[in-house]
Amino acid sequence: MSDAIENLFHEERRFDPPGKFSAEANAQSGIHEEAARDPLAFWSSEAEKIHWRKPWDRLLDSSDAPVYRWFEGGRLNVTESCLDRHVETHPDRVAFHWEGEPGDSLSLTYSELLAKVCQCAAALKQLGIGKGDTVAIYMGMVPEITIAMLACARIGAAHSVVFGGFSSDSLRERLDDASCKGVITQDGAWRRGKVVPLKENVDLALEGQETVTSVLVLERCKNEVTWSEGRDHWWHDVVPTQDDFLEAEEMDSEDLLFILYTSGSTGKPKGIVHTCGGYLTGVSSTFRNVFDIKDSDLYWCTADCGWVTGHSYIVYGPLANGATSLIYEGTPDFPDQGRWWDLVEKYAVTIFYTAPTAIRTFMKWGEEIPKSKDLSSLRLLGSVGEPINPEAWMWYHEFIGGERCPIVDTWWQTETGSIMITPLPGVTTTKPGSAATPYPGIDAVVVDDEGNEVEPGHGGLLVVRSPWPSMLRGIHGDPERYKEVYWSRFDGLYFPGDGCKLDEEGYLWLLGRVDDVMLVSGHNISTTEVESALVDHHGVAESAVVGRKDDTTGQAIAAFVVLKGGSEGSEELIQELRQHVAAKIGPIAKPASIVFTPDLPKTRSGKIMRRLLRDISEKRQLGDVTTLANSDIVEAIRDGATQSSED
Ligand code: 7RM
Repeated sequence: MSDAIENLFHEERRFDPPGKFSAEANAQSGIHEEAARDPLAFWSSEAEKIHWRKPWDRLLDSSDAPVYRWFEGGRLNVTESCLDRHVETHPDRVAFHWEGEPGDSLSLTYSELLAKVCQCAAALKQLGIGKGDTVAIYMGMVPEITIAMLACARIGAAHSVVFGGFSSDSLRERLDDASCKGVITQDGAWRRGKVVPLKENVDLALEGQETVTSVLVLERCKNEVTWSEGRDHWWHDVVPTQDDFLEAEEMDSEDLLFILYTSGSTGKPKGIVHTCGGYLTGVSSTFRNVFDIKDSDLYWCTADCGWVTGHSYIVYGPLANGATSLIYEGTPDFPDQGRWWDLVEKYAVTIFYTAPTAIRTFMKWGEEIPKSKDLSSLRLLGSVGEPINPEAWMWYHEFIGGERCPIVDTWWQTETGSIMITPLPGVTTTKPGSAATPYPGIDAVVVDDEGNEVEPGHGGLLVVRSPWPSMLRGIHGDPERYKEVYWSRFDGLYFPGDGCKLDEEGYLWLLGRVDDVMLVSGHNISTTEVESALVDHHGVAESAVVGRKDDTTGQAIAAFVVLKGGSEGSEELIQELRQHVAAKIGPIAKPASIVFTPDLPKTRSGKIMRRLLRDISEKRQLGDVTTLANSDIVEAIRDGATQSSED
């Protein structure tokens, strides 16, 4: 049976970049072609835009493939590119405007940020942490999370940021796996006006834990904490007292910069390893070209530093380019559903980067909310994390972008380190729902089961044929798993695990994880396409579909649907939605069952957990759901699913 995905999806709309945008854009037409003629020359010239203490001797070493080494012999400290060089040229430019959930705020210039990073770095050294050690960072979105990450980088310690929404068990697993020596945390973090007890979770995670010797604790919520003398240190006691300059540790290009865990759908989390020179080259290049950053811009990425998007496009990419960014601590609905748009208005945000799940949530809340705010400062919008369905793309374009902002739908992974497939604003004509083409210097194609390139108009598997600077260097402590997961499907090709369609014009349409693809009566159908068709219906806000076992068709399509404005579903609506899908993509894609639900189970970074919905649909015992952002929804969906299959 062929794994190639049926070609069901058609999208005719297209948007040319506005002429003025193109004329002034950082990336000019011809950039793809030029990079394709000599990718290594392209990466070499991109690498020259970061600061090296000593240039590399060798651009790329493939002798140990699939572990590739970039800029071998090069020496640098990434914080000098992100901080020191900007302090020399524009010390008073703001690096971050930060707004707390309760409404407090703070701005840090590049020179202030460098000073704070140096002080935190010196404090870490005083606590016995240095080059080669790993430090876990378990915090909310306070300015100090970026300071902590950069402080580690300053002294050559690797950071392992663990999302502040994770449990003490998840933290413990990650502390053990990377043999962390220190933890940086807070007393508590604000979330919808409530305190998340981070320090308490750290205490639990450290019971009987053997490698951590120091814990640095920022006071944020002033909630009560217990204290372990000798191990625990208040940030305000040991950081501000330090010198405001500390010489950066000189690192090799291939020295470890950070480990970041991705949970994946099965098994133990994978500690994805990134190194200094290649990673910074990738994020700095893509940030400049994809987000078209200018001195006059105010950039806001709504991600959390606990995810790779926060690492690459809140911290390292923007700072390497001397950008001014906004960081917001809280949730979009606190104190009300207009908070994000209030922030855009207040800070006159020009470039805005968020996830499809957020866009669909705002669609559900209604366009009246953004319509009542002044969003005219915006000039460029971005999307990341999941396929963005054309309906959400159009809503984003119309109600957030005021029909004037290019949208960059950026496909990439924790493993790829930086953006891989994306339009370049000012260069690329966009089509709603397509991430367009590979970034310059990236050799990504769609192949069939045998690894042969598919013809235009066909679906298959996305692969990357050549190494790129910001690629992962491995899975921490498990070189075999690295080869097995990413390199065993096709010899010599990096396999990200995503399905993809190549259209007649060479545009790529990401179709979701290959594990999620459904097989209905011998047809491979992508979840993304059916979900897209459902959301295209005027009453539908969000949907998730999965294949559940079926005696006749192999798998049957089970759909879960969230309606707009909290409406209730009906039998008529179920029939209407099935017809709608049939009309949009064909009768084969008609869901066998549709369950209405107030919400969908999502990971904390907003990706739909289809595996869980499959378990529900096939009436399996559910495993641990505590890593879900909204675990309470599971019961509600299960009740609905049971009812509908009994009907
Ligand atoms: C950045 C990030 C990676 C997975 C990836 C895809 C999915 C991400 C898009 C997308 C379609 C996009 N890192 N994905 N971006 N799918 N279009 N623009 O999300 O490691 O957490 O996830 O996310 O399946 O493999 S991640």
